[in-house]
This record gives sequence, C-alpha cells and structure tokens, in this order.
Amino acid sequence: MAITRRGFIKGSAAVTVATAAGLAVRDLMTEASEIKTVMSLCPYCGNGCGMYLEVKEGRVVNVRGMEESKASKGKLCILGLTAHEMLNVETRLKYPLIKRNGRFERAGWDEAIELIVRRFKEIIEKNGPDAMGVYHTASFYNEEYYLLNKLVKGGFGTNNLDGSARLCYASTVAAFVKVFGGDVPFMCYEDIDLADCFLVSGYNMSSSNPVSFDRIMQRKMDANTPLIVIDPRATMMAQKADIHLQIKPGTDIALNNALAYVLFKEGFVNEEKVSKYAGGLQELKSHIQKYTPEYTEGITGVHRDKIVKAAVTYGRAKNAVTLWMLGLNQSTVAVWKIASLWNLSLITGNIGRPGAGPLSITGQGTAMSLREIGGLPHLLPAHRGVANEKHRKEIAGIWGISPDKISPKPGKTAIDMFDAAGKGEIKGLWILQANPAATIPDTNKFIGAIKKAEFVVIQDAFHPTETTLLADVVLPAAQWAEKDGTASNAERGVNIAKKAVEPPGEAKPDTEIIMMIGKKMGYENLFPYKTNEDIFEEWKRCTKGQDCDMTGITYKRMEKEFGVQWPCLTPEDLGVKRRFLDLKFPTQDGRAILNICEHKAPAEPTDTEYPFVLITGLVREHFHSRTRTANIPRLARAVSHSYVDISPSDANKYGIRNGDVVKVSSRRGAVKVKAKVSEDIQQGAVFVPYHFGYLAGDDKAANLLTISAYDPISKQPEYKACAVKIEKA
Ligand SMILES: Nc1nc2c(c(=O)[nH]1)N[C@H]1C(S)=C(S)[C@@H](COP(=O)(O)OP(=O)(O)OC[C@H]3O[C@@H](n4cnc5c(=O)[nH]c(N)nc54)[C@H](O)[C@@H]3O)O[C@H]1N2
Ligand SMILES: Nc1nc2c(c(=O)[nH]1)N[C@H]1C(S)=C(S)[C@@H](COP(=O)(O)OP(=O)(O)OC[C@H]3O[C@@H](n4cnc5c(=O)[nH]c(N)nc54)[C@H](O)[C@@H]3O)O[C@H]1N2
Ligand code: SF4
Ligand SMILES: [Mo]
Repeated sequence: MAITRRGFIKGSAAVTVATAAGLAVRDLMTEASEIKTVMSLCPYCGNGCGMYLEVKEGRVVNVRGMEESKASKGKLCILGLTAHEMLNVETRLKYPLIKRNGRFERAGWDEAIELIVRRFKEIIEKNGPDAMGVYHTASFYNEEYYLLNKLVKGGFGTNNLDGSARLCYASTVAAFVKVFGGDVPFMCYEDIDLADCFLVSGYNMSSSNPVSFDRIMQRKMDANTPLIVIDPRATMMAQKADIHLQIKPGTDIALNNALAYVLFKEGFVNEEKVSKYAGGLQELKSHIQKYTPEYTEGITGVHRDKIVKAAVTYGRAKNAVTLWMLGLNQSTVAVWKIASLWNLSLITGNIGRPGAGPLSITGQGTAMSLREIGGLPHLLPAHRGVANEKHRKEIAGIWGISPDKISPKPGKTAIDMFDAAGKGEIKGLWILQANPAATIPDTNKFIGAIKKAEFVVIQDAFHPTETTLLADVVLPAAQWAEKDGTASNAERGVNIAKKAVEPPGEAKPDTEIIMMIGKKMGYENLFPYKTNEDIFEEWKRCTKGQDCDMTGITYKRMEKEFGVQWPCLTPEDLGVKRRFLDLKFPTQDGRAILNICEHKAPAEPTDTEYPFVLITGLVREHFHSRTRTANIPRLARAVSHSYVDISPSDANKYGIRNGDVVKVSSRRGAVKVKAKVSEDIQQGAVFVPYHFGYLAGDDKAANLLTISAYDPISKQPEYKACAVKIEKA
C-alpha cells in the first residue's frame, strides 16, 4: 500500500490521509496543519549554528539555517541539516527501565525514582558523599548544567562532577589559565573574515566544523589568505592548505618552537612591544635556540625549508588567526602543545586586534556554558572555585544553604572517577547524556570499573547504548527539540533553543528528572522554580559582577536578538564582541605569559613489538558514539563500518590490500577492521575512527586500543597516540 502524508489547511474540510502505518483513516478537521517555525540551535558541535525547526503535525519535518546567527550566517553542515531525523526513531528510550536478575524491565517513573533515591541515600549515608560520582556532558543547556551542579555540590555535598568535557576541551581551558590567567576566550567568529593568515593545528575542520571551514575557505578566496595546517594526516583541511606541515604524531612542541626560532631569527619579533603585554620573552628566546629547523626536522619529519617557509608566511601576515583542537588537546603534553602554539601569536603581535589571535572554538555544542556554570570538579558557578571560601559563601548565599555544605576539596576528574569506581571507592554512579563505555579510553578497564560500582543510573535519550546496557536503572530523557534551553557558544554569545515537539513516550527533560531525584532526596529547597526561565534567572544572579555577567540577557531578549555576547550588564548593553583589546589580561602583572615548552614523546612510545602510532578521531558523517547519527540513513550509509587507514608502503610491507580485514592490537585490546590503504596517513601511523563502540561488534571499538594516560595538568587523555601492531586477519 502506498504510504502518503498530505498537508492540509487549518479549518479545512475533512481530509483523508494514510498514516505512516498506512492503515487508519482519520478525520483531521480540527488539527492544525500549517508549518510552525521554532528557533533552535544545532545539537551537535561547538560551532553552535543557529537553526529554525519546521514543525508540522507535531513533528519536526525540516531544519534550516538561521541567517541571523553570527556563528553560522544561515549555514548548516550535513549533521545539522539531518538532525531532525534522529527524533522519531526506534531506538529512542520511552520508559524508565530497571534491571532485575540481569534483565531490563519497564518501570514507572515513581518506582524508578524511589529506587534511585533509596540507593543514592544509602550510599551517601554509609560511605559519605564522595562515594558518589556524577558524569555528564558538554552538550547540556545552561538550565540543566546549573541544576545538576547545584544538586551534586549543594545537595549531595560532593564535587565528584565531571564529564565528557574532560575528554574534549580540558587542556585548552587549562592553557587559558596558564597563559592568560583565567578561562577567558576573547575572540569572535567574525575574526575569521578579517584574517590575513590562518594557522590551524590538530583540527580537522573540514570534517569537524564544516561551517567555519567554509568561512575560512571563503576568506581564502576573497583575500588570497594563506592557510598553514599542522596535522600528521593529509585530511581535507590539510589538502586545502598552502603549507601542510605533516609532522610525526606528537611532535608539535618541537615544531612550534622551531617556528618561533625562525620568527626571532628573521626579525618578526618586536621585543620592546611584545614585552609590554607578555612576560618571559628573553627566557623563551634563549630556550628555543636549540630548535633550529635542522634539529627540528629530525624530530618532526618536516623538511627544514618548509618550517622556514611556514614561519615566514605567518610572520609576514598583518593579522593571523590561530585555530587548534584535539590534535593538541588530547595529549599527555597538551597544555604545553597549546601554549607553544599561542607563543607564536604573542611574539608576533597577533593579539588584541580584530582578525588576530588564538580563536577558541569548542568541540561539543555547549562546552562554554559548562565552563561558565562550573559543572566541573573544581569549579562553582560563574568562574568561581570550590577551594575559595569567599566563592563558596557567595554561591551558598544564592543557593540558600550553609557554606559548609559545599566541599572545599576539588572532586575527581573523569579517568580518576572511573578508576576510583574500579577500586571500590566510588560506589554510586549517575551518568547523564554521555556514553563512556564507547568513548572513554581503554574500554576494557572502563567496563571492569563500572561493573564494580554498586549502583549505576544512566540518563539517555536512546537505548540500548554501550553504557545503558551496564546500568541498574535507565531513565528516558527528552532530547534537543523536545525541551527549552539556553547556551553560550564559543564566542560567548548566549542563545535560546525552544521546544518544538513533545518527547516520545514518558521521556522527560533532564531538568525535570534532576529535580525529581533532588526533591525526593530531601532537597526541595534547592528547586523553587516554576519555569525554565526561573532557573536561568537564578543562574544569572551568580554571574552578576563576574567576568561572565549576563544580567542584561533575558529569555525575551534571546527570542529577538541572536547571540548577545557576555559581559552584558543591562538590557540596553549590546555585549562585548572582543575582550582584552587593551592587552591587559587577568594575570598577576596584567601581561600574558610566554611559556617554556619542551618536546616530549607520547606516554606509550612505539617499539619493535608495537611499531605503529595509533591516531583516533572523527569522520564528518558521524557524531561521537553514533547513538544519533547511526539512525539517520544517509549518514549511516556513508560510513557504515569501522576501518583502519594504513599507508601504501606499510600495507605493502604487511601484504595488506584495500578491504582486507586487519587485526590492530595494543597492550590493552584488539580490533578487527577493514583496511583502507590511503595516502592520507603517513608511514608508521594508522588511523581508526572512534565512532564505533562494542554494539557495532565486539572487535570494532577503537577505544579497546587507546590508553588512559593523561596530561598531568588538564587530566585529558591521550587519544591521539598509543602503540599498536597490525596483522592481516
Ligand atoms: N562530524 C563530527 N563533527 C564533530 C564531532 C563529531 O563527532 N563528528 N565532534 C565534535 C567534538 S566534541 C569535537 S571535540 C571536535 C573534534 O574535532 P577535531 O579535533 O577536528 O577532530 P579529530 O579527528 O579528533 O582530530 C583533529 C586532528 O588532529 C590530528 N592529530 C592527531 N595527532 C596529532 C598531533 O600530534 N598533532 C597535531 N597537530 N595534530 C594531530 C588528527 O590527524 C586529526 O586530523 O569535533 C566536533 N565536531
Ligand atoms: N578514541 C577516541 N575516543 C574519544 C575521542 C577521540 O578523539 N578518540 N574524542 C572524545 C571527545 S572529544 C568527546 S567530546 C567524547 C564524547 O563522548 P560522549 O559524550 O560519551 O559521547 P556521545 O555519543 O555524544 O554521548 C552522548 C549521549 O547522550 C545521549 N543524549 C543525546 N541527547 C540527550 C539528551 O538531551 N539528554 C540525555 N540525558 N541524553 C542525551 C546520546 O544518546 C548519547 O548516548 O568522546 C571522546 N572519545
Ligand atoms: S558545524 Fe556543528 S553546529 Fe554547525 S551544523 Fe554542523 S554540526 Fe551543527
Ligand atoms: Mo569533544
């Protein structure tokens, strides 16, 4: 039978439509039919593109780019354009589930919440609040982050609240603190349109942020702007570059120091001027003397002449914008990698001007909000710290609790939190909007740890996921488009995303679920809200007088004005496009800090037994653990299975041909995936995408191979380098 769905006009005569099931014939006279447009934000990456949802008959039937969005100017990438297709799919979780005798059974909300509250209370009463670990996302809305932070730190009384942001952007935040004295990103997207040179390191933007990639390409076309890309792989981004510095994995610091060496030597550093706004110039100058292009060629594998050419191209630019992402963030020397890259902006005076400086774009959609709200183990709302007594008092005042309730001890970061569960120190785990059994490094270790925990609650919009299967209770969450929320994007612009449709079954917004658990645990006083807007208004009170002051931003204003950038003090205040144009930073002497950074190899070097470096990363058509994108047919088809990129010479050496099944093993696990013999990967390295967890097959998950070693400053794991061997399976 043909299945059709026809539009109809409100108030028109009865229309007959065949429903999706193709069976029922209904009188639809009273139903509205015109397309309703709802403003929203793309639920995926940190570019934070604005979008309009087109809603018809209670379903989102289309999305379109929002012209007014400063982040995207009407554009969307393939993920954004197909986002609505994830809403009504079979794998949506519609009811709470409780595991009994190893099997999930459908439960009512009351029963599920009662069980959770009883077990959480038991764990806290018996072992103290630090026996709880809460793991969340960098994709919540402000209201969600705020409530969870308040419940965990102000209710439970533990700071063990961390999440996937640790895997993603922690190193950049730590670098901001180290170099500029605080978590203070200061540029804006428009700076891309004004740059005369782009330096992009460890950021595969053509796949991970196609909208800003397009913007760079546009600027390149308009102004013939040179693009320098640092990446061990020949990604599309790298192939579009004027200069591709194809380093050996993990050798960024040596390369960045060599670029600095050439910049000094060729007279691109105005020492007197730089010393006014940056400290440590002479120390840096003497430190990098050993990083000559010749010496550095030996470490990085990049020809000395190419290093000189890149440095001179960068040095000549009037305004150079620098961008970076996980190729730097996910390393055991991540903070130094980033600081050595930013040294280049600082010594060449590429700072404090439109179109110049380090432009920080985040990975997940609302990572900026997470940082502002302080949903991390050492932070309290609005850039305050748990270790600071004055800060605890201020926040306790707004929360209406005694300051003693907030622990002064920073909580555990992601890897340490799960390790503590593995050791039996953390007994209760609550995981919201994350799929760590697919995304944490060293999956086997993670699964061992979560199995050791006494009670595990997962709150997700889909089931099964690699992590929901390991839970005692699974709670069904409404997702994007099914709830209201606000969020900051990478340029500090605050936006609203409105609810467009009802969630399926009994799924509820995360805010409601957090409040249900919190109230039942006895913290009614923490949740006096009638609406989402009430939550936002209380959050704003935390920002008053802080650097991220949002006093002038309201729900009403966000419905008309797009991405007003904090600080914004009054309703008339237009916000601040760029910060620190006076080159006064929140460090002790007001100057940025030039750091001495020394090259150090990854934690697990290659050897004769494990001779290859494994790089893991993303593809354009999938998002993270694919709970969403695997449900969208055109995306699922585009990349339907995991694979390993191997260079032609290595493939030849091992007798591997395109399409052969290859076993890739590390000291922690092994996968069997199809070989993709490709010029894009260098000899001695292999690449496996991390989107496939164990549900894609027991031997498919890249994170079976990866190592949980992390940067000692940021605690972000080294996903971009571990030692593996390959063999034809
Ligand atoms: N389609 C899609 N888009 C996404 C996401 C997604 O899952 N899918 N996720 C979003 C999120 S949360 C994030 S964090 C971002 C991540 O976005 P990206 O950081 O762009 O993605 P990755 O593939 O992890 O890695 C970036 C590049 O680092 C390179 N690299 C590896 N080792 C090194 C090294 O030692 N030095 C240097 N300089 N480079 C190295 C890799 O070859 C890779 O090309 O993407 C966001 N956008
Ligand atoms: N090997 C390797 N591993 C990596 C990386 C890498 O480069 N290499 N990159 C890391 C990076 S940068 C990141 S950001 C992480 C991502 O790691 P995760 O955040 O763990 O990955 P996601 O798949 O995005 O998990 C989000 C979960 O939330 C669910 N969800 C969606 N919407 C909602 C909602 O509204 N409410 C609730 N409650 N749930 C919802 C989704 O179904 C999904 O299960 O992965 C990391 N893992
Ligand atoms: S670039 Fe990022 S925010 Fe924009 S549409 Fe694509 S995934 Fe969404
Ligand atoms: Mo990320």
